Amino acid sequence: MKVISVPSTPFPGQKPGTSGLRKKVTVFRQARYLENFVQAIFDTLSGQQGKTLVLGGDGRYYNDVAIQTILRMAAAAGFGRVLVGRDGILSTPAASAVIRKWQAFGGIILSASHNPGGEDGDFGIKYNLANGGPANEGFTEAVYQRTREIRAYRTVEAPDIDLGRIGELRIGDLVVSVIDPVADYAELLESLFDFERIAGLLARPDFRMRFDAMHAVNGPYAHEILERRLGAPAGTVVNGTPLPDFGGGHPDPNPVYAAELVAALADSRSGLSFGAASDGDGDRNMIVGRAFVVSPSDSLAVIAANHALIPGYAGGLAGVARSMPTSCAVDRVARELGIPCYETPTGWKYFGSLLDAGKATICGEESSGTGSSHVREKDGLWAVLYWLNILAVRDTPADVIVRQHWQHFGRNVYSRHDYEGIETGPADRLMDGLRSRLPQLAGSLVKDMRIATADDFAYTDPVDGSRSERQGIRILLDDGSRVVFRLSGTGTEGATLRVYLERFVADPGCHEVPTQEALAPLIGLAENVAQIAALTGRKGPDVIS
Ligand code: VG1
Ligand code: CO
Repeated sequence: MKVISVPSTPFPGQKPGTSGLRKKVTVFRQARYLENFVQAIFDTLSGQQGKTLVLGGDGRYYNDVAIQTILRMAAAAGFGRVLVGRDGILSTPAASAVIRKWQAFGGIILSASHNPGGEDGDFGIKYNLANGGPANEGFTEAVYQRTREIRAYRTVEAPDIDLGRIGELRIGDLVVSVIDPVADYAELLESLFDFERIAGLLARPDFRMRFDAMHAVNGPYAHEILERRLGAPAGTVVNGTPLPDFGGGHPDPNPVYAAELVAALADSRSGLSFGAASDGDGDRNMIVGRAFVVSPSDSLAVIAANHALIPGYAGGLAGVARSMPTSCAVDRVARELGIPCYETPTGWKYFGSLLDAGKATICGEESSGTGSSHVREKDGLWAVLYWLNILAVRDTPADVIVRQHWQHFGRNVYSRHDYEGIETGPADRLMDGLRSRLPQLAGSLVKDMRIATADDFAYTDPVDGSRSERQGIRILLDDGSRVVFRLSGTGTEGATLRVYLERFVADPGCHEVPTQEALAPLIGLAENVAQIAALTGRKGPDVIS
């Protein structure tokens, strides 16, 4: 096997964000761009000689080309074996499951998750460690530093190989095992949930479910697990054929981009009792009851509160964890269960050390991500099966389950407002302005609301002691309400401002007040302290979730 070294020069800005490096396809298609970043990953690793790498992606445009490039580079880097999903496909949670099951050295996942795909869409790449989870900040920063000084990448001369059939192939000394992308993952989920009971629910004539795969990676996973293994009627999974451009949509399961599903559940003529969806790479989920969208923060709390009903979790939870902007609903559950609740920065990479150390069993984010210690990524279908298992045992509709949860714990009314594609200059000025006013904000009175504390969230990992700063501006009112401001770290164009709003309502008589109405005073406060309209020129958010 002849390894060749191809001279290269650095590209600026190859800095991974919340979840890997994400750029436009047009950026990734530049000669040497992908190669430089992959070489920087391999240069940052040590000890990979002869070891196994897992490789797969969400099937978006450029997935197939990138996979072949990475296989040749993995051969040159000295890996002994690459486990690659058939046709180069692996959902993010399935990749995590495969890394763990086969004790691989690590994995490369090609995905820009919920971002649009296609020739003019987005592409992404990230590295996962041997625990199956996204590499920590220390690693991604080292990769970034390496991209700034790269002078060559290493590859081998070999033609593209056929990834359409399961089996073993070779590229020089490298063994390429083409694996069924669904099998290991489905087996893992089967070990956690009561499939018999869920099958019983799905067979009931009065229960009808729809799963919207949004033309993304989970189509084949949902067909296999929901329809084949659990016996849901054919047609339960819609938009189940993955497309390189996701059919032109945003594969992001929220009320705006999955509006059709939400509308179907709101229409009694559809006969549907339960709806769910997942995103581009299969790690996010949306849960919808009859005319009722479950807020992801509430979903996390309900999942934790009902763990005793689920075989894989009936033994108890070590702890729970949520990202800082996620509502405090799960904190109340943890308090009642007498278990710790950890608050981390946004992004799944921060949960890894808590899960590895056995400090947390279930984790979640307000952005439709929930998961557990079974893998080291959030997991869309896992959340859907968890809900189905709860519904099967409790024989209660999803909306009633949430309402009963509120009655018991109180309701953390919650919403996120996104201002997408704003210019980076004004976005930075808005955040810098807030940061500089933090000392004055604490203790001040804004429109009759008393700000108790205001800070920029910083986190010290309780396991490895690593520190992450500037993770979001928090404004806490004296009644426990919160407004949080952050800039997205996953976009590829301009900046996206996220404003997170939360208010606790104990009185069951007030639980049905519409969310935006209940949060109106906080929305006003956010505008008042951040001057969003004046600085960005936007009158309102693009997406409300
Ligand atoms: C967003 C979400 C965050 C999530 C991340 C990756 O990040 O807010 O909670 O972990 O996407 O999700 P940001 O920086 O844009 O707010 V996914 O489904 O893209 O892997
Ligand atoms: Co995703």
